[in-house]
Amino acid sequence: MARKLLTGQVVQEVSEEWKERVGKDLQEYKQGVVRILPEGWIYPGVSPFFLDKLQQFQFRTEDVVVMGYPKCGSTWVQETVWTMMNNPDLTNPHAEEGIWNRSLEISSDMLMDVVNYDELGLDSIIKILGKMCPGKSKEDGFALQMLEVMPGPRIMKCHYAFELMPLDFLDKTKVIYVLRNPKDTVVSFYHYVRIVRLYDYKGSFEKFAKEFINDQMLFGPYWPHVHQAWRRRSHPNLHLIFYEDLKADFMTQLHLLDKFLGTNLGTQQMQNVQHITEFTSMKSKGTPITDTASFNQSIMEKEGGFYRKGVAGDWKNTLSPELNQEMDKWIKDNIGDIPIKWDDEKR
Ligand code: PPS
Repeated sequence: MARKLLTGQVVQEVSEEWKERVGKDLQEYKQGVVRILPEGWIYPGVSPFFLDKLQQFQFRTEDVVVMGYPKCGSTWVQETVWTMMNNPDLTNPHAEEGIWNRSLEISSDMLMDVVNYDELGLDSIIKILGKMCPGKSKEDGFALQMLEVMPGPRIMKCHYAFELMPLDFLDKTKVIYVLRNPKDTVVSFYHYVRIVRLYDYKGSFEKFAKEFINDQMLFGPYWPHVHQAWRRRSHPNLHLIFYEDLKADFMTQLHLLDKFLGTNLGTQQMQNVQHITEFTSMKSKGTPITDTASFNQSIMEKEGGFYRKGVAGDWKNTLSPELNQEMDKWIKDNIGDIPIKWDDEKR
């Protein structure tokens, strides 16, 4: 039966047809999968519980939230912001800890409700929850509970779209929204849902990509997510970043971020941030969370880990000419007033 979120959106169970066609290639969630209308977000069935909790969550003025569709490069921006604010002189003893322990992802709570959770060995997160929030239960989520007690300024990541966030969220909090060519996003996303056992995707790339552009894949649909950010682009608390711009000229983007965040970094500090956040430096630290049982090691050994390639334009090595044509049309039909071409490594 349909129910409403505190934000007013309507929650429906996905159809039997969706379960048979898409759901069977994904992890089984204890509470199934839902679609949240009107946009049609497809999330695990526990998501309404966490989305309603998010409405009560107290954002603080000093918080920074990195938002974006999954696989847009948000972890790169997260590490960049964390380093700018916490380690510009390379003296912070916590810098060696995994980024997802230092800077939590709000939307990750809903993914933990998989049927085989106990096999996935997410021990480090459970230990951190126990230490930071004694007596709190993992069923009530990790990220939001830990964020509540985390000292500021908190740097968080979030893959939910704007209209699922509390109404006054952007007025209170600085937000950086990251955009990336959806062709590279879908290639990266497919790799990710195969290596991460919280998804354990079993279908082919062609099938995954078709469901993604038809708004049927988990975390979809893509365009409303991007447009909800684009519409807010003139808000003084919102800073938009393109993955392709970061790749083309990181220093220029770093200066813009410095101005937006008010970090006022010197030349050496800027260079330190650039060095720490280079693809090879971040990759050399391993996966952002350290629990090996939560990754499909055999695929990672053959095809790369979380830090897979880290380039713009890699879609050319994966998309068939037909799928490329289909995605070109899909981009043209949906891009609206966003002035980007996304037809090469640049934007
Ligand atoms: S997630 O899991 O949704 O939060 O993923 P997200 O961090 O948004 O995106 C992952 C992709 O970003 C690439 N990445 C980087 N590229 C360049 N430089 C740096 N430092 C960097 N860090 C992460 C990562 O490799 C994923 O892209 P692909 O194309 O798969 O390599």
